Amino acid sequence: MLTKCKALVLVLTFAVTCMAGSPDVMLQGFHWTSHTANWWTVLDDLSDQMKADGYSLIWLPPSSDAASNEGYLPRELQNFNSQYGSAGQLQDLLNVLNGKGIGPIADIVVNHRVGCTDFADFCNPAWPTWYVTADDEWPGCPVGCKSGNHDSGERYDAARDLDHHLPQLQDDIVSWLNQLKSMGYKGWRYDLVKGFAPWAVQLYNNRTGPAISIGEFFDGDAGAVENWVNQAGNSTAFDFPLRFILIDAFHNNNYGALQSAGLIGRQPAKAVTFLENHDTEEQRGGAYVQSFPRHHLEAGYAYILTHPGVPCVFWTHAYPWGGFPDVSDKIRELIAIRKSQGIHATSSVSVRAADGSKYAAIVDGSVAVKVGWGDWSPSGDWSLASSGTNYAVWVAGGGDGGDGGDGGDGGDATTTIRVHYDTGWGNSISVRGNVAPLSWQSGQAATWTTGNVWVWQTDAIPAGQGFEFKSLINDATWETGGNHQGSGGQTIDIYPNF
Ligand SMILES: [Ca+2]
Ligand SMILES: [Ca+2]
Repeated sequence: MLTKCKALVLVLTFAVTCMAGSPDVMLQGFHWTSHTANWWTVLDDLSDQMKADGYSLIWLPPSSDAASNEGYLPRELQNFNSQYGSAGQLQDLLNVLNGKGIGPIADIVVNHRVGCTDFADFCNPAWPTWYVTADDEWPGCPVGCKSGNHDSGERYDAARDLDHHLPQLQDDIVSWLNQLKSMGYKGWRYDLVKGFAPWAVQLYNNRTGPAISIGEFFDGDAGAVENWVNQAGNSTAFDFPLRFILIDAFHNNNYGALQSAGLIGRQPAKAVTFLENHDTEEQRGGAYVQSFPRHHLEAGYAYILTHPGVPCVFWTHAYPWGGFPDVSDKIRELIAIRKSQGIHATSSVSVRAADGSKYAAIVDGSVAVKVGWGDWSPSGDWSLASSGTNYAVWVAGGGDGGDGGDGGDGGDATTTIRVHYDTGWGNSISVRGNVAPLSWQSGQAATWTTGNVWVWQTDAIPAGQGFEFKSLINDATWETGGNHQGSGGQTIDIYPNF
């Protein structure tokens, strides 16, 4: 695929410097119940690890006083004591993050606000009631209490919608944003941008110059998200469409849909990709949408961390918490590959396969990625750099067969296959595959462990050696679907169907 940048070079006769896209990798620095911890201190303690892991941006939860624990019903905007910690702890954290080169992004909730003791008695800063839109649901509002203007976007019933048409309100929001900047925030994540007009985001960005702006336009329609990005003009948006396409592709073997998918398939420079956030994660129990399937997280991250856009890793995936699956080592491997190969927000993608079993692409000529259970590998001089459940990633050059990306050198390594399946009492799981000691003719017995996880291990597969395998019940009933792919020295979790 010819990138726009390359096309320009071909057309123009004078020298053109192609601007690389953002090299940033972003961390969502919280989950839904982070407020139950002393969160600013938790982040402070992990900041060295975040830097080592390669994050250059971190999105923090709303840091002003609010009527809800999570911060999304803002009350006293200029009071920075919140459920996440004190104003002093927040300032310490912002200083530490900036000192380590990790840019803090503030969660900007300006569609709505609540009063200090009632519906609209706004304090700190004190705002008049006529900042509230004419069509807000505020009950018992006396005549003339609200603005004469209707909402510039959708109405939100849990708080008072603000009238962004008013120059006075615009000035007050800009003052608050500049206060956040003076504290050390570097960028804005705008909450609920369907709730007010995109020209307001454009205006606030023009007047405050954030290093990055991201809109939460919660919609699976790539055309609708692109339309918002075009109207705002100076903001990126979360790539919700890509998230939904990835889930569909993995669930329904619809890997063809991963070609030019989502906002990154249209305007990669304006897309922030992600798999999960505080609204979609498992502990929300499907409050808005289904959570990303656990057993597809590795492949999902393999896709977004090798593809254009600015990838945003969800907290619980980067730093395991609460018994949710630990994919943190794979994420570290994939970020390291992205950085070592210089993949950025506008890297060019050359799709090499997209069918019912796999999607494969070469990015910037230096990283090859395959997701799905079908076979594929790049031809030529490539080294396997990372692999796991239904994915593999190679880097160009050094074609020695790869080392599995985990420092293996072909020497001793323990390969572990973990089969997650409840066979029922009296039955067992075995594994067959194409590399000794596995074979396709007879199975190796796996051992039952707590949680109905059947484990098989060997030290006999050289580190980095690729292989395929499947699981069976009672060494007789094969799991459905294609072969799994593994690499010597890995721990591989599978969730078979029979
Ligand atoms: Ca409202
Ligand atoms: Ca609104």
